[in-house]
Amino acid sequence: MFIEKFRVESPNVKYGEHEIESVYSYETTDLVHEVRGGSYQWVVKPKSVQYQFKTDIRVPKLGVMLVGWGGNNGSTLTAGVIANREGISWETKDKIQQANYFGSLTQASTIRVGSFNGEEIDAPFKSLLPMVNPDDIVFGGWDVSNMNLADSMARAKVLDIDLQKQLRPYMEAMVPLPGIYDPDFIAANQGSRANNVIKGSNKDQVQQVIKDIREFKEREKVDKVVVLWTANTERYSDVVVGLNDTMENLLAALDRDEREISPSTLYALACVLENVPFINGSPQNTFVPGLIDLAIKRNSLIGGDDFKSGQTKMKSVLVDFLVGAGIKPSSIVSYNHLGNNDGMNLSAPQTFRSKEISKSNVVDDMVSSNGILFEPGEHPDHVIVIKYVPYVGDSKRAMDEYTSEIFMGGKSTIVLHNTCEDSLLAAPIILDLVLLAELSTRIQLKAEGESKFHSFHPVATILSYLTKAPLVPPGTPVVNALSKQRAMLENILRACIGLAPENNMILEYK
Ligand code: NAI
Ligand code: DG6
Repeated sequence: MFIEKFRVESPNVKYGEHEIESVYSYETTDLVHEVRGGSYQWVVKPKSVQYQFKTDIRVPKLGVMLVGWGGNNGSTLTAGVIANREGISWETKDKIQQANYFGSLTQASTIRVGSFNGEEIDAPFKSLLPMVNPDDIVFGGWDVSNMNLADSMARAKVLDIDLQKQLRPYMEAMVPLPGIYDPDFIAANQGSRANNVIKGSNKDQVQQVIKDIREFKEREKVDKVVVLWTANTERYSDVVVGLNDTMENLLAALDRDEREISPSTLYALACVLENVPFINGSPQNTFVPGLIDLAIKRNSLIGGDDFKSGQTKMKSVLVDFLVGAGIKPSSIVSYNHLGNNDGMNLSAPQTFRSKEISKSNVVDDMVSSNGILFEPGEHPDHVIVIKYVPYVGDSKRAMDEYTSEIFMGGKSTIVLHNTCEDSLLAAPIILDLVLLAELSTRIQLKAEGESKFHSFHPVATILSYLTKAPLVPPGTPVVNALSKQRAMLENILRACIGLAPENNMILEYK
């Protein structure tokens, strides 16, 4: 049964006018490596750590500034939110279609609340804690192309034409701000698009971005801003000692106008200096060590990298299933072709390489979790191919072949083929990223023994479910398996309202 909302009644939770306070026992383990009777043994010691959470329930008016606003993702997301806000419906060859937020974890998925009279009770994911309603988001942002959002939507060729016609009046006046352009970091084939650029040194450009954020906030009367990169994939920047390895070196390199600081790192720098959350939806190494260092010192949220939208999402389910079932995936071949501007940019070897890295590392945690199937250091053959085929436009084709070793030397081959508009997969993920990033800035926590509440670590691992290559604080394990990522996010939000993690034991019926 589905319910719209619920309230928790427990000595562990207190609903105040502005805050929800909760007390939560985190059941975990300490591992000890001991010598006993001359041999080494692992000893597992269960422990319980008490946490307190405090969530500010005042939902702000949120402004979202997209870098690459006029691209396929940026225009599709903006159009989708306006269509939802205005309750627009349109005629397709099949039916009258209503605007929706399908594909968004926060807006269109549910969580299990419990069971009642032998029936499971589920509620919207967004009912866990007060979140910004996406219909209320004010969009803005930058693009190195000065095309207005209505024309960008037409150029993207993603949405039905009857819908586009209805949206045009809302989007014509939306024009991206000039962006930071450096042709050295993206494919040469993007040059003809760049007619809207911020001039000056790196430092001038960072200052302009800060000014843009302040003016947007003022003009749109928003309480908070989140910035998200959905611009072209860049090549990796070189990580060099003395250039970008520490906060001090990165800031000094900015002063010297060093060429090896990428545009995405410049936007991220501006956001961290302004204490505005910055999320990277592309695969490049925007977050060089010096930038991570700065974000940690300034306690400014950063999250990324690379939206986990289709093929990789499936991979982080399927490989988790195979390895979890005791089946050994030995060859994974993933092939894409697409014909949008992203595909054209990725046809250059340097930008493709960024995507190849991000798509290749996604099974590492699952493989290393099973020492029965894989020797230490052993990996499946994992090949990534992306081809640019203009005719198919945004409708990406993803083909995957998984060959696994099964019982007694047998082989099992699974083949998947997906055809789907890439931007319709990415847009709801962008929405979730900004909504969850905003929410996480309203949560404070304190473990027993700590004297003060603090926010989550500025490197926002809570967003991992939505990214292909989750950015984690130095020394933190990377989790790629989709079900674990979702459980982490859901269980943290449950803890904020004093609910135990979903353990799926259903002991009541055993
Ligand atoms: P797109 O090429 O249509 O849009 C990118 C936009 O960024 C363009 O309008 C371009 O003019 C602008 N741009 C480039 N450099 C800029 C800069 N320095 N400052 C401001 N604007 C700049 O690409 P699309 O399809 O919207 O994808 C955007 C990004 O999202 C790509 O990097 C892609 O790899 C990534 N991505 C997309 C996924 C999807 O499912 N659509 C999934 C994962 C990642
Ligand atoms: C070609 O691979 C284009 C890319 O931008 C992808 O569309 C994007 O990385 C999505 O990848 P995935 O693996 O999450 O579907």
